[in-house]
Formats: sequence, C-alpha cells, structure tokens
Amino acid sequence: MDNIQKVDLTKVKPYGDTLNDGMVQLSFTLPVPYGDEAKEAARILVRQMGFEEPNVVHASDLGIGYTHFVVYGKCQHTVDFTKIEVPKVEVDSMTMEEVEEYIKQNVKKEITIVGACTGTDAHTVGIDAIMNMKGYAGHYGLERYKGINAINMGSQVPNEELVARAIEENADAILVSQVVTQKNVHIPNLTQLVELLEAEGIRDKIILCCGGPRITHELAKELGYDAGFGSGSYADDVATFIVTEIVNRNLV
Ligand code: B12
Repeated sequence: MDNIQKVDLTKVKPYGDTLNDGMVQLSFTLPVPYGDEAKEAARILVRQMGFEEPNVVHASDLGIGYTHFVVYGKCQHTVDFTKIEVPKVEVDSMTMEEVEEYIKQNVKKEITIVGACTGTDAHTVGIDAIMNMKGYAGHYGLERYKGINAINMGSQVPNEELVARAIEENADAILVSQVVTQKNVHIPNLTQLVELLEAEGIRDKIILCCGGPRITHELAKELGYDAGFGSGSYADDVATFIVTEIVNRNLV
C-alpha cells in the first residue's frame, strides 16, 4: 500500500528492482554469428534505442548466422497514466445464467450465432474458447447457453462461406476470430467480410464481432465491426454484448 501511494501516476516508468529504476528486459534476434562481436552489437543497438546501462545477460547461437539475446536496460521515458483512454466495449458482463434470463425476458426467441476463424488463419483455440460448450478458463462457451444456437464453423473458413452460412441460418450475429496478424493480413480479411455483408444487404441486420490477441475494440470499430474483443475475453463478454445489442438496436 505504501508503494502504491508513492507512485506518481503522471510519470510512470518501468519497475525492476526498485520503484522508478526504469528496468526493462528485451529479447530479440540479430542476423549475425554468435560471439563477442554479436553481444557488443546487441549492446550498442539497445543503447541506441535509448536504454541506459545495457547489459547482455543472455546470448544463444541459433545456428547459420543468427544469435538470440536477452538484454537489460534502463528506460528513461515516462508515461502519464492519468491521460490514458482506451475505447472498450461498454457493457458490464452478465454471467451465463443472467444472459439466459435476459434472453427469456427481453429477446424471447432463440439467438443464432455463427462463428469462424477466417481466411488462411488455422488457429482454432480462440474461437473454440468462446463457442465450444466446455468454454475456457472456467467460463462456459456459447454452445452451453440456453437460448443460443451457436454454430462454430472452425478455422480457415473463407468469408464467402461464413456469409452463406449466416444467411442460411438466418443468424443474428457473426463472430470472427483472427489470430495471425503478420503483415497485417487480418485487416483486408476483416474488411472483405464487412463488404460481403454490405453487398448482401444484411450488415445492419446482423451483429458483427471480431476477436483475437491483437484485436482491439477501437480497431474493430474502425473496420466496420460492432465490437472487438482481445486477449482475456470470455463467452460471457460477447454474449452480453450480443443480447443487449439485439435489444438496443430493436433487432428482435
Ligand atoms: C497454438 C498455436 C498454433 C497452432 C494452432 C493450433 C490450433 N488448432 O489452433 C499451430 C501449430 C497450427 C500454429 C500455426 C501457426 N502459427 Co501459431 N500459435 C499458437 C500459439 C502457441 C497459441 C495460440 C492459442 O491457442 N492461444 C490461446 C487462445 C485461447 O488465445 P487467443 O487465440 O488469443 O483467444 C482469446 C482472445 O484473443 C479472444 N478471441 C480470439 N478469437 C476470438 C473471436 C471472438 C469473436 C471473440 C469474441 C474473442 C476471441 O478470446 C480468446 C479467449 O480469451 C500462439 C502463441 C501464443 N502463445 O499465443 C502462436 C501464434 C499465434 N502463431 C503464430 C504463427 C506465426 C503461426 C504460423 C504462421 C507459423 C508458421 N510459420 O507456420 C502458423 C499459421 C498457420 C495458419 N495458417 O494459421 C504467431 C502469430 C504472430 C502474428 N503476429 O501474427 C504466434 C503469436 C506465435 C509467435 N509469437 O510468433 N500456431
């Protein structure tokens, strides 16, 4: 408690051993052969990044001319934590039972949700965490919810197939998972889905959510989605958003 009171939230900097020591641990790879020269190169580079007292604490030979490093350094910058604002999904998550009751009282019909991990992305764990009956980290998935018909199409699903299934099932909501973001591959993929829904004339009639470790609510909104869910999201969060949005937008 004492330490918390001493923190100046207008000038926050990294903490290692003692408050405000600025200590940061970096890890990276250089395309140079392992050796003393490689370690010195890493040290110089970290110094150029603005860290003081760079210390190469670990270097390992990755073979064929590559070396991996762990370097400690002291950050000189601070951030004003009191000025930070992050757009978030504005909803107080209900429990599964509360969502079920909300559906019974306010929606009064079964809600159909179609989900997939789309494009070339083969990561199924994220969408399964949200949709599969057993759920994730103690939070049951949408398949378990009474009043929700959850259809999980799996991974590597082309946007066209997802849209076709949503139309066939007369879906109320579509859930998209994007885990691979290398070279920003997720951006055109997520954008194309919005365009397809608009072309079909159903974008306004459907609740569209995306999620993944590098998805933010802000990015999702920019791309034309109703909400975006990042790491640490659970089925309760997205279920609450969908059921309340159905009622707020009079989609019942
Ligand atoms: C398991 C794994 C794999 C497995 C996937 C198996 C499977 N069936 O899913 C395999 C081995 C196949 C794989 C392959 C690849 N992978 Co991989 N993989 C991982 C790993 C280790 C874990 C991912 C995971 O399961 N996380 C657990 C889940 C629960 O977390 P999550 O996905 O974030 O989901 C949560 C939230 O994000 C959110 N969420 C996610 N989706 C959705 C959707 C909605 C609608 C909502 C509401 C919420 C939501 O809710 C979930 C629960 O909280 C990560 C590294 C890591 N530790 O994260 C790399 C990682 C994702 N993979 C990576 C890469 C690069 C690849 C490959 C390209 C590697 C290669 N060169 O071949 C291939 C790609 C294959 C392809 N075509 O997609 C990179 C991605 C880097 C980037 N920025 O894009 C990572 C980060 C590893 C790394 N550090 O480089 N991978």
